[in-house]
Amino acid sequence: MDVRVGVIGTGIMGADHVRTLATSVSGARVTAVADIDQERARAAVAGLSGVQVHSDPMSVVQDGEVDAVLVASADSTHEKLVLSCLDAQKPVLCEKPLTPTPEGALRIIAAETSLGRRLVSVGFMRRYDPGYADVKAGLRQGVVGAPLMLHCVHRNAASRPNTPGANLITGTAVHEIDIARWLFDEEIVAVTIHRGRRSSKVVGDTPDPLLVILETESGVLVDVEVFVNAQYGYDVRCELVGESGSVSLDEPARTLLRGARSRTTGVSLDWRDRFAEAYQRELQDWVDGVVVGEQRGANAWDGYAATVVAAAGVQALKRGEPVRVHLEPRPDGYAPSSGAA
Ligand code: ISE
Repeated sequence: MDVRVGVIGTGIMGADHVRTLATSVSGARVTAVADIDQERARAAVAGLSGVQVHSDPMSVVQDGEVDAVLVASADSTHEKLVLSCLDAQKPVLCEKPLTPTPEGALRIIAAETSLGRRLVSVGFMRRYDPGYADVKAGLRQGVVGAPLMLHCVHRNAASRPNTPGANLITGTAVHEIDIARWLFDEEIVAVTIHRGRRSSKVVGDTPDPLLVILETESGVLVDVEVFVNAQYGYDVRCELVGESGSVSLDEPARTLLRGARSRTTGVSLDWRDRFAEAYQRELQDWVDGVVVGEQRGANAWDGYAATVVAAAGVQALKRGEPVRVHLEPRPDGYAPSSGAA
């Protein structure tokens, strides 16, 4: 019996998830979708049969033909939807961020804890990227020795005009926040943000680029260049420096073109293209977990911790000084940093 999946939100990510579930994930079937934009919802499931198209997201949660829910709607809707999935005792994979505020994530953790079952997964897909998995494996095997620094680059081609600076942290750098926690199995204790000269290509007043510096419990330093109007494409880099070597993400495999006295290779268009394999592996693992009744991937605690660090980053950007991170005590049953690899 296939896992019957309901997808809430059929924007860029929701539509991509519907396509991945339908074409590249075994043991799953999309049986319902919801979006306030009905035309968009219908377009997302065009060519699929037996899919109910709802306008109310709650109808997906309550749909008897839905075993598990994927939330890919606006960030502000996540808390209510995840809480109703818990209420209905249905496994839920929520796109990042779990909630816009730490308080919302704590309410989800409280509900899940009182239920006594782990049903919430958070869509930090980079944990499933083969490159990041290799970096983690290299670290675990001691290939580079004790970790000292992580240098990261996170570039997008263009942001919407007037994207608030906070979004560069809560929506973009949040991926490196999660990756740093996951790689080192440690919490982040402080955040500093530097804003330098603004790119003249930015439309509006977005402070872009930013340099984000994270510090982990044991003192590993993580620097992240966040540049969301880099023009030329989507580019994610990461180098882990240890006491006896370094391990980096390689450029994703692409063709190499020789011509006109040059050697050129393509650059990804956006994150769906760069992390297509990670999204596929994430969804497959989630579905496999649903079949055996296990929560897989980043959990609600990971979602909470990333949101707290991002909120500290937003404060650091405002104040122009380092901000300490304060996490509530971790309830039993949440591994420090769970997930693939
Ligand atoms: C987007 O929401 C993502 O999650 C992408 O991975 C990230 O690169 C982008 O900056 C975000 O806006």
